[in-house]
Amino acid sequence: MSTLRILLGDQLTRGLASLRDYVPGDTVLMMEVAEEATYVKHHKQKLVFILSAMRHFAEELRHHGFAVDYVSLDDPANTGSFTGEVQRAISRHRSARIVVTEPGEWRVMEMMKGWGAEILSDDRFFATPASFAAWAQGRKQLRMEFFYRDMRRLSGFLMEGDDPVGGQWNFDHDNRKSLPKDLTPPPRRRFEPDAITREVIDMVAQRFPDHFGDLQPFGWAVTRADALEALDHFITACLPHFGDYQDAMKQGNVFLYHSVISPYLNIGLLTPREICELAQEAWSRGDAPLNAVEGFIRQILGWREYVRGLYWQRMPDYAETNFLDARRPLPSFFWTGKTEMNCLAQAIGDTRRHAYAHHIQRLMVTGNFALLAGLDPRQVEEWYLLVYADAFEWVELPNTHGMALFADGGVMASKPYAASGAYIDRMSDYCAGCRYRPDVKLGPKACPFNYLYWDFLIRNEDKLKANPRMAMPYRTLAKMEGDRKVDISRHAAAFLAGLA
Ligand code: FAD
Ligand code: DLZ
Ligand code: SF4
Repeated sequence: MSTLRILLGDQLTRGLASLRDYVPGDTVLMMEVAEEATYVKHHKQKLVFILSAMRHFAEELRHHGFAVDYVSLDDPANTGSFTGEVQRAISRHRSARIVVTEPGEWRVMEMMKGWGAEILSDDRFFATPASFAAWAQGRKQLRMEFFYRDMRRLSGFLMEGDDPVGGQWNFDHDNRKSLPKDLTPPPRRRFEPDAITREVIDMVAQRFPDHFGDLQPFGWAVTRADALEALDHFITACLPHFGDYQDAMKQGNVFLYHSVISPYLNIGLLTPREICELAQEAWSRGDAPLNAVEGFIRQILGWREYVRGLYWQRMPDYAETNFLDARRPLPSFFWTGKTEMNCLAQAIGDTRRHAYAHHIQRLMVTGNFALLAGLDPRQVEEWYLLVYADAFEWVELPNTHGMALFADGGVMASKPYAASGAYIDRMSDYCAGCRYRPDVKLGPKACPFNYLYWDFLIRNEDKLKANPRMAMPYRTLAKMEGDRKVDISRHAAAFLAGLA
């Protein structure tokens, strides 16, 4: 009985559940479809990255003896959708059985239910949606930190018997340093496009010219071998400083000491377990300190698994909430980067050039602005889903909707990640090149984050004041004279009215 094994663009892993018991006579179906390329207008580099990685993976499978039926985007018979291509493949192959691994997005899971396929669990993750649901059952609050501790116990990473190594679960208090002027992070390994990638670059340039972002220079790895090389470079050259400068931002250097592996991890070229193992080994050899390795492993074993669990537990209703009733349209500078606020211009410029920005740029610059300005969660979420090479809804949505925008009312974050210009000034060198000043609170020179921050608290007082973690800023607000509050609101209203 032959089997049709369907493989999606973020399932490029040799050990994937649906490839595991492949036998000669079976067929692996891979399909490039217009619907996936256009349901949001993905960054051009993201399109090249995924489509080129798919083509390379198909080659690798063939090389290892798999029969691959690969439908390319420019195949004239291509119907343009997953469901259309699955139907066509069923009539081509007349397989008795169809197998697929569960997808990363609720939208695709809904389609998949109509394919008549066996849907296998995606065991590349440490936790399953069911094990997360069991953990969440009966808990009033779903705090990542407690989930993470359970994941440490279950996986055994950085454990000494029942205790965390170093006597602490979390070393974040060591991890909030700004970057010293005399420290230069090592340059990143880039990968020259080969013939397959160059062909995809031409196709994307021709078919998707109006999509966001710069197409060239393209330097992402598109094979597992190159992704492993990028990971090795991170572990040896960057991991030792990862913890210290995780929250730092620097004009002209988007990568700093970050791993820049999320695109590889999210499409399956690397697996979370092997990455955590390599990081733990670096610590065991004494090549990287515990605050760096624990901080790094927490991102993957903790945050990444936690957001996936939350996504599958709460969808589809999760995406519908708008706790702060934010309705302002996304300003056009999110697309062009043209704004006098230098931190935003830099973060958006980095995003256009690289299809990447690091976590603090996403959370505390663009995310913080979207939160304080009351931007519509749906429009902000669409932006995050299309601009980053690593963006898939299961990981993008909780981070944007829950962490950055507090649109879920505190399911994910215990308080909004709202900050004034002082935070950005402390963690970056952006303010020195800005027309505004972070130490000025009101007036034409004032950093807009300063009055937007207080205006946000004033506007949302009825929703946020009772939150014990917001007690301090609301005490400060209560001490402000009435006139000052009016001035703040006036400045904020004028600024927001000027957004186009
Ligand atoms: P590093 O800083 O080196 O961290 C190592 C790894 O940990 C990452 O590769 C990633 O796999 C994981 N990780 C770190 N933080 C998170 C997190 N909060 N959630 C899940 N995994 C995490 N990450 C995505 O992979 N895809 C997204 O679409 C995405 N959208 C985001 C949107 C917003 C508004 C915010 C605030 C964060 C978002 N993140 C997303 C999380 C995080 O910013 C990225 O994973 C990280 O910046 C990727 O860069 P890196 O590989 O250099 O990460
Ligand atoms: C993101 C993406 C794009 C742009 N194109 C394809 C494609 O042509 N074929 C494919 O199988 N997958 C693609 N993907 C990734 C899918 O969108 C992803 O697999 C689903 O969103 C499920 O996570
Ligand atoms: Fe951003 Fe304000 Fe600093 Fe300008 S002054 S870079 S707007 S934080």
